[in-house]
Amino acid sequence: MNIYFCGSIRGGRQDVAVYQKIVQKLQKYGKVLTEHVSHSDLSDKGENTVMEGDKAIHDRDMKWLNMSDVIVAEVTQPSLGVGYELGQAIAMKKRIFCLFRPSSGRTLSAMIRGAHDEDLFWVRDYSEEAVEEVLEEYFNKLNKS
Ligand code: 6K6
Repeated sequence: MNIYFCGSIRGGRQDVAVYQKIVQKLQKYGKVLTEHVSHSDLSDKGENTVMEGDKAIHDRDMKWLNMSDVIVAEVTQPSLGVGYELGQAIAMKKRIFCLFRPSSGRTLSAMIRGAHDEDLFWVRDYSEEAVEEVLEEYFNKLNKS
């Protein structure tokens, strides 16, 4: 199974430790195409990245999004890029699981929370301690359907 993980980069890297936990767990279920999003040496400025250019990043990520079977997005830290990826993934009729931590004190965008539909697009509130359990529950359901 190809899994596309979305998390904030230029939107801010405050949650990178949570992204790492999520990606580690996702690797038990399939190939995570966007593992780099969880790398702690990737800053919001991209100082430690190969200078590939924004067009190359966009085009490669859209190709991976197309190839993916499921998209998991950590949406607590607002990110234009993650919002864009989710919109594209909806248009591609992909299966999407969004994770939001209410303990952040933020309120999730209505355009994400309001897109929940019990079918392809799921939004789940969670706490960092429960992240593995929440992912397990999602993938168990997915494998049964
Ligand atoms: C340049 C500057 C900082 O990081 C870089 C390298 N850039 C990216 N590499 C790979 N994927 C990217 C990069 N920038 C954004 N993305 C994609 O958009 C990822 O798949 C993330 O899920 C999402 C993050 O968007 P922003 O708007 O927070 O950057």
